[in-house]
Amino acid sequence: MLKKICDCVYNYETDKIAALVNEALAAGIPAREIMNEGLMKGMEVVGESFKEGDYFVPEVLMAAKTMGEGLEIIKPLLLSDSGGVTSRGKVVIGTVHGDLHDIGKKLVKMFIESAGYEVFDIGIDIPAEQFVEKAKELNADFLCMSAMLTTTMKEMKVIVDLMSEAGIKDKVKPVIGGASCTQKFADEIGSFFAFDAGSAVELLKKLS
Ligand code: B1M
Repeated sequence: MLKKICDCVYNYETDKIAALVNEALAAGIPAREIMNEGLMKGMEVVGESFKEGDYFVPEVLMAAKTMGEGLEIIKPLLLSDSGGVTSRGKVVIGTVHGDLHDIGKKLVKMFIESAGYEVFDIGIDIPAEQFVEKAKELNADFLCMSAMLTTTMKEMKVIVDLMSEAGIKDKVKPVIGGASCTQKFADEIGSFFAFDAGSAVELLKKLS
């Protein structure tokens, strides 16, 4: 079943994804497993074909759309963690300058919002100054940065340095994540690191 979902994303069969996800749910497969082992697995294989030059941007975008439609169905089941808390804190989230990837960032946003945080998504390709300005303006508790490219990770250091210069780093905690980020890199630039959406929630709760 999960393999079928994975293949459906890979083959960008948008019209079939809803039926497959519903079938998996009816078979008792947990929503999180459908997300990790079906939908996201499919995008992983898409990434490999993209890298090999077998897939181009249109195929990748259609596969992402298929994944998104599958996610919409399981979203209510994934979002059950707020525990009735109104706001655990304010979070600014965005994708760094030069980077247009936002599917993972949206997933992280969805998870932390559902855990009871107020999340302000400032978008993609966001300059360092804008991250810092928004965090100051909102008196945020966390500044979350997403980067998927090895070439755009360096922007995260620019943002963290700018936070120090602006004197907000003691109050606003920087958190980085995205496919190319590591704990080692986070340590080097003086930031926190979360591997995926679930661990981002755990990290924020631990630091709140
Ligand atoms: Co791009 N791309 N892409 N791409 N793309 C990758 C990232 C790549 C690994 C593909 C590959 O070559 N195998 C590669 C990066 C290589 C590298 O730098 N090491 C790559 C490349 C090279 C590029 C271009 C340069 C290609 C080109 O034009 N030559 C170009 C760059 C454009 C730019 O940004 N300036 C490009 C473009 C695109 C599209 C526009 C076509 C599209 C993005 C559409 C969109 O986002 N709206 C796209 C996509 C879809 C991908 C892949 C295939 C899938 C990414 C994705 O959405 N995954 C990706 C390959 C891959 O990752 N396997 C690839 C699903 C998503 C749910 O997972 O994003 O990993 P992910 O998010 C996870 C975690 O990373 C983490 O949690 C999320 C959920 O658990 N996370 C955080 C993310 N942000 C976080 C923040 C946190 C914490 C955790 O705290 C703040």
